[in-house]
Amino acid sequence: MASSHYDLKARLARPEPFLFSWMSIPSTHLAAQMARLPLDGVCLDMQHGMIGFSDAVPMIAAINAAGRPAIARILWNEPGLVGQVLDAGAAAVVAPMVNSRAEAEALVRAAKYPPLGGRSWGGYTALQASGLQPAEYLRQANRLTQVFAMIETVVALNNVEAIAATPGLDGLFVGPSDLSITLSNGAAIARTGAATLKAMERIAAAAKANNLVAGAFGGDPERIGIYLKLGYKFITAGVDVDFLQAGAAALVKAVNAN
Ligand code: 3PY
Ligand code: MG
Repeated sequence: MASSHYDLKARLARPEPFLFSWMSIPSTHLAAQMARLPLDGVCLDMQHGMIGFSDAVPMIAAINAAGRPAIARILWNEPGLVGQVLDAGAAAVVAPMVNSRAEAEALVRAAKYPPLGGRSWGGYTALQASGLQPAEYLRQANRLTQVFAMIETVVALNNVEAIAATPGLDGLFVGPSDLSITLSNGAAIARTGAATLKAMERIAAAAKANNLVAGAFGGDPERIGIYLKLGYKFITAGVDVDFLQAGAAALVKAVNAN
């Protein structure tokens, strides 16, 4: 059977921005709704969201069924967690707090089959979702599963050129909250502060020099615009709870204006 799997790598090779929603609420029903918003994909936040692995499995299936790529921001850069979400059918894994070349290499080892890495075989759900026979899935999996290292500390920033040069890595993903917190030694969350944007320029340059996708957590139109101008392409559009909050606030404002 031909592959029905969404080809995120090919989509990210195109010049248009890739804007995706970010889910913190564990709900398959909501995942199906989010996958039908006019956005390019859905990310499950398994670090700070309330989504565990058994919540994520049917959510990933619902997103795939809607023809959108499922992205998983995992709890930590731990090899078992990387393999689990890819085996469940996620098209991309985003690993938090990758601070060194060695940590980036460990991430790639967990996510990619040989010769790029050492991913363990057993992606039954991913295999079924791909519509491929096992031998063909093995041949294609390394391009069907995109791997992003989060750059979100001063340590990671200082190592970003070495991290970006890790063979098999597909992209860098900036966490501007944590990055600005560490840049200011805990003084502020400054997602568009001067120091943060300067750091983000360096991170985008490292991504570009290694042909990696530059990604960042955006979350509102102003930040998205600023990050796009810095060369970022794979950007969080907004979070489920923020969409609800903004929708309700806009409604109350409109009613009160009458
Ligand atoms: C950050 O901004 O630190 C993130 O991890 C995005 O959620
Ligand atoms: Mg973070």
